[in-house]
Amino acid sequence: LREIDRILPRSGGAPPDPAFLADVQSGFSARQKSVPARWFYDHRGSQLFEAITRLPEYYPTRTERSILAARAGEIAALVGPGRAVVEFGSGSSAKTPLLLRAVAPACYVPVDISGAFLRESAAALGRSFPDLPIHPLEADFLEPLSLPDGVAGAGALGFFPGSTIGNMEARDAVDLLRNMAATLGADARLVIGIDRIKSPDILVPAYDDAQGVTAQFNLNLLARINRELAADIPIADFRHLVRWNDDAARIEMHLEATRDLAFTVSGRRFAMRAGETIHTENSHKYGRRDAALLLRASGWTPLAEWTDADDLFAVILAGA
Ligand code: AVJ
Repeated sequence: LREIDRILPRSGGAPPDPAFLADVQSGFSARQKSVPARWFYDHRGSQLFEAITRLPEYYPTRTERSILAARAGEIAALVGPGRAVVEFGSGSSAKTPLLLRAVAPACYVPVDISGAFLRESAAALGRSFPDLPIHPLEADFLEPLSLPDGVAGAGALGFFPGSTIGNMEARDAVDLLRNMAATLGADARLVIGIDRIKSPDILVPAYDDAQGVTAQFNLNLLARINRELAADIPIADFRHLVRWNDDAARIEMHLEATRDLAFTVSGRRFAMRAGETIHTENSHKYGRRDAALLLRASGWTPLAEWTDADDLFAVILAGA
């Protein structure tokens, strides 16, 4: 072995994703270590997230789905037929059929950074909707998008379910919502799912489940870093930590070092004290007025809002 091959072993021979490496090395260099939540979703991470959505404690997915199932007809009546539907971060497209069946769209554009996942779910959806033109777009929806050729941008209907917006700080959420309005064109509509502020007695278990699936999801990030970025993080010396940050109205996930430790990532050395954490995710929650203010600040007008009986989760229709 050449010296460089001993220092930088690469599993599978694939070179590290430079954006991933840059995010991890700069995130680990800050006083409060952090990694952006988007890096959770390798193949295993996507599988674990799907398992999370089925947990008894994780109310958002099933609550949003039941709201959409009950209200799709109302949404369709307000939105009208013939728009292109653009789904941001489509993932497995699990909630999409509820919307597509009701709104009679001109075409469907699922947007996701995971190309493999995107093609799989677009193909599955095509089998359920054989007459619907589907144009998958492999892209990071955080960046301004140009819609594929043949998709009329004007007046498109954006679909952003799952409270994915909650991952973002307010200023980034505003940037994203503004970009979406630009992508969707004049007279656009947006159906967005936003998780509500509620008791930490409900919020914390949703991110710290009894079966430990969310802990595995969080810890899988370290396994991904080790595998893809030539790192040697001692995963067994970290534990899953969840806290409700009331001032910021958000759930935080961290990985806490349970002893003093050190490791390298592509040749760079990092040390952590016992009790020190890597901040891996924020999940911001919004009251009714907070959500309306966020949309208005981003150039959208809230047109209608639907929740479940316990006000756990909101689906909002907005117009640009
Ligand atoms: C996909 C960002 C909406 O914040 O609830 C679930 C991700 N993380 N459990 C959320 C997540 C841990 C999820 N979002």
